[in-house]
Amino acid sequence: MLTTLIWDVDGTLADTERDGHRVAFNQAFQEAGLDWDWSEELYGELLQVTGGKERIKFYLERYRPDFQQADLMALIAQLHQRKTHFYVELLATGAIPLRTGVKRLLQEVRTQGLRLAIATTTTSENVTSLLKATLGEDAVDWFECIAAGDVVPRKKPAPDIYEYVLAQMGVTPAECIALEDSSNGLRSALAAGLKVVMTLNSYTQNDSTERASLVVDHLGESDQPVQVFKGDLRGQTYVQLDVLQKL
Ligand code: XBP
Ligand code: MG
Repeated sequence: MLTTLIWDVDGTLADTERDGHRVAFNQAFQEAGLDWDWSEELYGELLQVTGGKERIKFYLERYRPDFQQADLMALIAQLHQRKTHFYVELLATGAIPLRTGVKRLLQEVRTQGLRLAIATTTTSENVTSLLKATLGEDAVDWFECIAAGDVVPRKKPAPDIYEYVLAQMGVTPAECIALEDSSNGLRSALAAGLKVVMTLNSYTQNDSTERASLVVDHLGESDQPVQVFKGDLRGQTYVQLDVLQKL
């Protein structure tokens, strides 16, 4: 029996990457006097690396191999801290909405008494800021466990963050479903033994969906039907809880 929905954040709850994280990274680089500027296209490539600090390091290794810095990890940490500041500031303006159907499904899950959790690679304060900006101050309490960022040593696609949530909630993989947008997220959840529903977005539309139970373009609404890439909506036009219960 399905008891728990575990949500990814970036790309799943909201389309945060292109107009959110990417912009904030660039603001941090600019403030530090660095001429690094991540285009939308480049950022799509950098997204293969999860975690902002890890992503900056990967960028330097691949695109700025000659960049010299005595304490590189300290610089990356400092840049990332400023990036988080800019990102949170942006979220507070309400610039980034939830994806279609997210609020509706969250409400349906709450009404039916199922449990909610979050398993994300992003920084914890980004999650609480997004939830507050889009769902209100008390939305943080809707989630029994918000597992984020550096709380585990290995980020997605490793299973650590999902395993952490399962342990914190005291639930088995069989009673949970993960909602994800990317192949890194999918691999992470699968490796933890979970069933996965994927809502693809423009950055992840060509990602592998192998072994996902259901793959759609978004969760949909009664007046906004979803496109089903894989799986069965059982005659429904948008993703409702009873479809998830039968996966
Ligand atoms: C997405 C990520 C994060 C964000 C940036 O996480 O990989 O790194 O892109 O956030 P998920 P930080 O899809 O698991 O929510 O800079 O805070 O890492
Ligand atoms: Mg994601």
